[in-house]
Amino acid sequence: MKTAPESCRAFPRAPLCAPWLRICLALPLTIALANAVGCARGTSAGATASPAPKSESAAAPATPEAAPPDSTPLPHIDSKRAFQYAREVTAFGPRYMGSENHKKLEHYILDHLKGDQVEDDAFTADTVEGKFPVRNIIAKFPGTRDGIIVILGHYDTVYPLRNSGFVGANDGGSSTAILLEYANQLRGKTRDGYSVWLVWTDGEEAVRQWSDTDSLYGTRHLAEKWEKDGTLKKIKALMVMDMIGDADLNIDRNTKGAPWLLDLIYEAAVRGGYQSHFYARQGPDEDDHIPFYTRGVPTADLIDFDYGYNNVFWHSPQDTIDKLSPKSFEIVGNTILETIHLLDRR
Ligand code: 1BN
Ligand code: ZN
Repeated sequence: MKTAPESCRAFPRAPLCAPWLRICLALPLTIALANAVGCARGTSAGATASPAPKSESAAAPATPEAAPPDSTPLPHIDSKRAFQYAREVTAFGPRYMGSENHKKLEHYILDHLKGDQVEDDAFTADTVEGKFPVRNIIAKFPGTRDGIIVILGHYDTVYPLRNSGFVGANDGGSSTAILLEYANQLRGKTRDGYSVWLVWTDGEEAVRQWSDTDSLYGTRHLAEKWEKDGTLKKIKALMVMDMIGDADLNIDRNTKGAPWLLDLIYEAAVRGGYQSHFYARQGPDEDDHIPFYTRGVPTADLIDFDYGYNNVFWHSPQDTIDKLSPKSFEIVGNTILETIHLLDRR
């Protein structure tokens, strides 16, 4: 079969890719030009600096031509609504484990999930600061394919900063908000793909000093539970949202993540024209994905750990809503919805 040059095959399904443009696409400016003329959907093979998926069982098709035409429009979240959620969540004030505001936020989340299939993973955490009720909230959106895609993010704020004025607009607020918007996008639609489970995790933050035993209370419990009941084996991909609202958005690439999943997220970002916001730096290893990563689940942690100059807004009273932007919710939100689409088609 006659094949186009690699750089042209990067956009096999683009409606505006006329023959002359295919020649142009062989130039190094491939991505920028394609995005400018609306050639956004299509595989990004050869278009990313990241290596292609290698040794995974669910490998990409042998050639891009093997995939059936993909005419689905690129997904779009309502980024203004997501931002508004972040504003409302932040307005509760500090939401550390055991606080009244934490309970109010639980009810706020549950109110937004009325009519959805919701499950609780509730338990008591025994910590160096005493016992705390912990509650992971899980919303399930069933699909036709066997397997689960999990998206999670924490809603608690930092206990040791409870009297400092810390309200966690980005750290806790943005993750809560984007998950609520994902629920809006998934609700009431037949999922022709994997089931998607959204998890608002609790007790991500340390109560005194971050360590293996003082952190990730909710996800350590959930990973253990899902290991015992067999859920872990069904998870095709698990993606963590953390600090994704920074107006100056730079999503880090994890060292402790599945390379093929990180690459797929990058491919989704390229399709939306958002790639300049991804993977300029490597991110921190500590986050809610770790209890799943260590158990062999393919994970990715979407975190921007460069929040203000030298990350100065992180865990500081400066972490307020004015540092966030709806555009960042759009970038991450659309990229992850597109990643789900790519996962469904693998
Ligand atoms: C992210 C936001 N994290 C806590 N709040 C996880 C983390 C902990 C990241 C320690 C880096 C260091
Ligand atoms: Zn934090």
